[in-house]
Amino acid sequence: MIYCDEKDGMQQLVDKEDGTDGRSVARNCKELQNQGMDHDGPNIIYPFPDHPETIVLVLCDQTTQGGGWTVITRRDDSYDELTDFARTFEEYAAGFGDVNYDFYIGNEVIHALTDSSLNELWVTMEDTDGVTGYAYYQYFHVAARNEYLIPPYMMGIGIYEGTFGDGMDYHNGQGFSTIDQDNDDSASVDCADKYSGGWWYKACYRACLTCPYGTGLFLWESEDIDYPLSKAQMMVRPSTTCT
Ligand SMILES: [Ca+2]
Repeated sequence: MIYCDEKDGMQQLVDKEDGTDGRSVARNCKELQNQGMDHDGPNIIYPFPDHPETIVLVLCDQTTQGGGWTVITRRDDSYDELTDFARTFEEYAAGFGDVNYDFYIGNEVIHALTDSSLNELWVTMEDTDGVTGYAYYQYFHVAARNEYLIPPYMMGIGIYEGTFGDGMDYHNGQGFSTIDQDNDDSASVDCADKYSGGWWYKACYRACLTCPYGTGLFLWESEDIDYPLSKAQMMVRPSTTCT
């Protein structure tokens, strides 16, 4: 349970069940870090409140901005064997790929991670010229697959900070579309069928971090500049601010 509470002289969100109370299981990489497992790399978490025995192998980043990040997707076109991100709705729900290489953790896990507390999002990127940058959002949430009057896995996002511009605000409030399920806002185009990666398409996108490698479609677009990408990583962690 998350409380807004006085901690270190400041109003902060305090998780009373943050894995420091002697429990041996962790719901996310932040709780693993609290338990002393502070190395980067694959690790086991128990993200599902309704299925507390179900384990998920995830990638943890315990370095960036203090660590505690659970990586939800990684793209990197330098790997010898690249994962195909043209996948069905069910595949995006369950997740695919290898946490040691490129992967998508799955919308069920992303929903569980971001629904159990307030979460922030950190996106690291490298463009095809080798320029690196980031985008940070103080709030990131993915709704359930079946929620009354809400499109499946609807994404909500907060205020942006960063160096590559705000590519995600355009997608705020959109449901998730895949090659076999059109939940976008375009009546004339099936965005996921056209661009193949599963994403929170609108009509169609400013950012697509699941779109195909090497095509210019794998892209982060801000007001001033477009970044065709070669690498990207999205990761979430429980927020420690009350705003
Ligand atoms: Ca459409």
